[in-house]
Amino acid sequence: MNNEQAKRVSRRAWGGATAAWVVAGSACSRRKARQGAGDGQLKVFNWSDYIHEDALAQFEKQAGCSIVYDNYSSDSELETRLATAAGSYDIVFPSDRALAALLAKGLLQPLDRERLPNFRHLDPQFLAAPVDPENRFSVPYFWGTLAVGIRTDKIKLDSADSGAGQGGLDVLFDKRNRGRITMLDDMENVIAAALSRLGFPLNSVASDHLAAAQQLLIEQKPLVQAYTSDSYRDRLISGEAWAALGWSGDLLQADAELQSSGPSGARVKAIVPTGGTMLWFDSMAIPKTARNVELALAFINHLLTPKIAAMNAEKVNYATPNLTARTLLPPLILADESIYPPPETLRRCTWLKDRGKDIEKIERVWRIVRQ
Ligand code: N2P
Repeated sequence: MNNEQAKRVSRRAWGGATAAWVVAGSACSRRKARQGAGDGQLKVFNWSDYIHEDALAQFEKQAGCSIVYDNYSSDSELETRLATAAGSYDIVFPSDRALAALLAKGLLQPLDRERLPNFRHLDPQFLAAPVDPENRFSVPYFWGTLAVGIRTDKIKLDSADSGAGQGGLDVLFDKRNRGRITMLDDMENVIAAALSRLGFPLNSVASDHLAAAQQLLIEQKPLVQAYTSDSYRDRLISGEAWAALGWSGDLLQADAELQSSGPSGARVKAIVPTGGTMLWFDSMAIPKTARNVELALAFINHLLTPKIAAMNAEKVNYATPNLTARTLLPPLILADESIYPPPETLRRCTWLKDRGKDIEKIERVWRIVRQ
């Protein structure tokens, strides 16, 4: 991995089968031997700020290959890239929602479980999601919440939590924060947050609920500095943004960075909205068009190695589904409720449902809001 790649690494539901979900010899040479050819290059396509660089470097060394690492910032970007076969990737990290879409379009390939001995470390309660009941195509990577990050030196927390069941979300719609707010560039997350702010179910597609959410988001627009899914972490760190709708780990990464090198007293607090929020999980998967399947499987297995998975989790601040890795994490991380929400918080959370054809209603609201 070169410097530019390293920079990009750092820059940038199910109502399920089990209780927890409801409440809340190198691969290179093997490939060469089998197919007579292998370019020794693994193409990884992942969300930004979502891996420990050492996990990549260690794999390159161990497998004797080079990794080409690229980032995306939305599910739709991933879907479009895979559907148009623009760039062939060996491993991708779809969210639960994207996984359903990619499977429906036949864009992923089944995984050879024999090549994944470390699969056994996964917590069974994170397996067998309805979208892929036997985990034939997907291996859980991290899970987390949709949350609000607040620079507590810029916004007083009591004004952020004005009760009425909307605690945490109010700050994103408060005129005093004009020009200091970022929202994700992600229609389902943003519309879910608006629905939650209005006290409606996060997965609602009722016309009157969506009309009210649309109105709220149009009114909010002049307050929004940017719709972004990959730069809010850095904007919070620089102080350009004071409040962001984001994913839990990114917000905690901003806080960690501020604590280690920011101005004194500058912190980011990640708040899981009291009125309810969205839970999500991302998986590792291999696209049908992958060129280096053996290497991709070896890489998935590498990321499932408890030591690597723990190191990775500690860096990105998302919750790991790897049970053995959890035993290796510092107690402070395990006790952090912004990473591992307690059951009473999880009870208020919802998995994003597949809205089928009704997704067009969500797309329409988003088009109108963003135009
Ligand atoms: C990491 C983004 C987490 C992805 N920057 C949420 N699906």
